[in-house]
Amino acid sequence: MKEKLEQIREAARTQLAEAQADLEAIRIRYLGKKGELTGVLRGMGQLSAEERPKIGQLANEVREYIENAIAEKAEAQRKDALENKLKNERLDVTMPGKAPEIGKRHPLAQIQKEMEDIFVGMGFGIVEGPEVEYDYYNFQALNIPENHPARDTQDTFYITDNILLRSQTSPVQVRTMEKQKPPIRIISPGRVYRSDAVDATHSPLFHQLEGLVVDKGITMGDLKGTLETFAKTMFGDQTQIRFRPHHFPFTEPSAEVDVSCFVCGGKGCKLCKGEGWIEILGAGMVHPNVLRGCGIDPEEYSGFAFGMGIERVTMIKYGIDDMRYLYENDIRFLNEF
Ligand code: 2NL
Repeated sequence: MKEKLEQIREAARTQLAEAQADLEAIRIRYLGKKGELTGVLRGMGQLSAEERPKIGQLANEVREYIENAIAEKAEAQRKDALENKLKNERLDVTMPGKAPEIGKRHPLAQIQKEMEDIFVGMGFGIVEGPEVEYDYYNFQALNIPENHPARDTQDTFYITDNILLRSQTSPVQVRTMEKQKPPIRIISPGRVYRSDAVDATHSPLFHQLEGLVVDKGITMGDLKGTLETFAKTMFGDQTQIRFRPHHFPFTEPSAEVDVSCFVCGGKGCKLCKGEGWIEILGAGMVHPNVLRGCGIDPEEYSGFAFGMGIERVTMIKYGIDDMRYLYENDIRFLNEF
């Protein structure tokens, strides 16, 4: 029996030496009601009166040993677990942090802001207006009566016979002229619509910035000076501008305006397609019919107006050869600006 008890102690010791020892299983195996030690104690009746206290003492020692060993092991396992946890969950506060991704303006919005800043610097105010307009403000007030051929090139989306999506931001200027007496010096940036199929240079929705100045004695010279200042600020100090005769129903005379190519300086390159000049806008002196229609006497006042596409200026400035990039919102493209 003595040997049996020694064996039990030794077996328990070996089992408890294992790091992952299952303590509850070990306790049941040795100390449980049907455990090995309990079995030995039950057999003690067969022992002689002389042996019984000795074996009894040894059995108690073995039980105490196993109980203590289990308790110690439990404590060791708890410490191990905690140490592991601390090691695995360690936070190195000196590690560089993850920089938060900060958004920025869309390239179109950047250029629109740049354009606005240039004109605000020349004393222009910014005016916005509805994108859903009356036919009157989009066409008739701009000297484009029904059946005028300009309605074809500016074909837009109709909501009813006389309500449509504006094809230019001029309606904002017309509304301003109706409400406000000259002097008027405004720009109107915003979304405009045309019934165009999507390709590298067309989109049914694009952005325009128009300008209007009306006062006594405004001339073509004022228009040229204003646009030259704009072009030099936008594209660089060496930039020249060139007026080519054109026709718009709402201005007379009218011109298309080119800037000298800021890449080659006029020699001819890929950007200007060998021309040395790049068309950026249309402009002219406000047609007397338009002034009159807004209640401004063309005998007393004159004015100039211009309009340019924000997409076009953005594409020229950044060398973007396909307008669709500007609408796809591919983050790899947007991060270039
Ligand atoms: C273009 C360039 C232009 C205007 C817009 C305008 C506005 C009023 C009166 C007269 Cl209220 N003109 N805007 C003038 C010239 C050109 O836009 O290519 N448009 C089709």
